Amino acid sequence: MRPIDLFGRKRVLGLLVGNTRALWPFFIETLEASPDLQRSPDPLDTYVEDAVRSSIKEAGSKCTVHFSHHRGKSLVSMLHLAEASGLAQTGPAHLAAHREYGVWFGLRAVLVFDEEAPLEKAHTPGPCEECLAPCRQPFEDALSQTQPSAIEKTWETWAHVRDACPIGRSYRYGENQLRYHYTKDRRALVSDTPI
Ligand code: B12
Repeated sequence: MRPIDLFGRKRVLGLLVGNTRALWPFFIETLEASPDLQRSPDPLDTYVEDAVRSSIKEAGSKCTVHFSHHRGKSLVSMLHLAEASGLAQTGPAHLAAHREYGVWFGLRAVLVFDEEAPLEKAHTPGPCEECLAPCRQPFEDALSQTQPSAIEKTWETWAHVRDACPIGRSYRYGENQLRYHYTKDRRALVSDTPI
């Protein structure tokens, strides 16, 4: 892990990219039409990279990108970024909670532009501030049943952690999106029932 390159500036403009369940139908439609994407080891990560890179080209200004699924030296903590930007608060279950979407969103990338940015941050209280943390026990239960490297074997206990959050329940992922995120099971790369 190394610091984000600020292009020699004190502060720069950053854009945090994430998604809710709304991503899934667009992703599946593109996947069905693209044999290249179907051959990718992780079609969702590839789809995200393609979409983000093509939007950077359109933006025209100098920009670097860090993807949340890239590890090693280019790893960026999306939870820290979400909290630092005021987008969300990291709760007791180590998930970023948003005031509307709860924990039902993913964080995909951060774009860093060679542009000056004002130092502004939302000062509204985080959604976990007044919460009695019903996610805490399911998180501990899931943790006690799991080897961190094998989350897919007990994925439903991890889904219960998200289900315990009282915010954003209407944004819960559909069954295939949910299964794919936790297990990477390619049989789940199909449509969910429409929203
Ligand atoms: C590695 C990783 C994991 C590891 C964590 C193991 C570990 N020792 O860190 C494992 C495989 C267990 C994991 C599981 C899951 N993850 Co994860 N994970 C990451 C990843 C790629 C890097 C995290 C990291 O190392 N950060 C660097 C450290 C220094 O900083 P940090 O982020 O603040 O570290 C926090 C976490 O690592 C956590 N943590 C530390 N130890 C452990 C151990 C366990 C078992 C868990 C669950 C968490 C955890 O606590 C730290 C402080 O908050 C991030 C993406 C990213 N680039 O940030 C996604 C990310 C954090 N994960 C995410 C998700 C959704 C999950 C899962 C729900 C599965 C899934 N993909 O759908 C599960 C269950 C998590 C839960 N809390 O319920 C989302 C969170 C979205 C949100 N709204 O909060 C992220 C941002 C990826 C994304 N595309 O959106 N994850």
